[in-house]
Amino acid sequence: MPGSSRPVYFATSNRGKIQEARIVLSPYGIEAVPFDGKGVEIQAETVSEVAAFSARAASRIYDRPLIVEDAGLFVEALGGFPGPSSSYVYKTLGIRGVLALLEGARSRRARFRSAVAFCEPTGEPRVFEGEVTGRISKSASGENGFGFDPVFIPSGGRRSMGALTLEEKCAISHRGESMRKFASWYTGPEAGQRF
Ligand code: ITT
Repeated sequence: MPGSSRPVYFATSNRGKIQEARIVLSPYGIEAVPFDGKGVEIQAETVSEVAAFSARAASRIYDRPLIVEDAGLFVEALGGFPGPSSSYVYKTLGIRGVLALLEGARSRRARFRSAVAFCEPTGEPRVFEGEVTGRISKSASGENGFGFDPVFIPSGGRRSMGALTLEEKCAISHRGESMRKFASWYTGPEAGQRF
């Protein structure tokens, strides 16, 4: 409904995440407001721990309720690498480096995981998780999305996530799932009593 959207600050430096959050959240009447204040990111084994820690810290530092999303690519043959370090590995090894690590690997199975953490300045974080399984292709394809999308082929499909439209990606992606879970809670009776 025009004029009745409920804003939520989204602390991230990643424009791709903002675009996808908008696609997923707008049907729920939620407007994702970009906010460059994610700040501290800890080293941890799960994206949920990373997102919860960042959301708790940022909500207190900036004195506002907000969401943080942490995501990562977990490659089976690499023991779950790069996992929560995906952002760093993308910037250093890049797609070519990850493809090189998989040369000769028997399995190319992989999954993306996402955790959206919501926190208020005086509260504790609530975390919503999402996952998509698939495989790593042998070469990159597609111009859409970001990060490892050009080499990730979701289960049951043939096209890489980079070859899907953002709407198609969000319908099946880890972020689509975690954001929809957050949106249901945020617009539901439990959260509604507080906002
Ligand atoms: P913020 O921390 O500022 O939100 P970021 O890009 O650093 O932005 P993450 O720490 O969550 O975000 O890192 C996730 C990395 O994992 C990201 O840089 C990509 O390389 C990869 N990744 C996560 N989700 C992805 C997706 O939907 N498609 C492709 N790659 C993705």
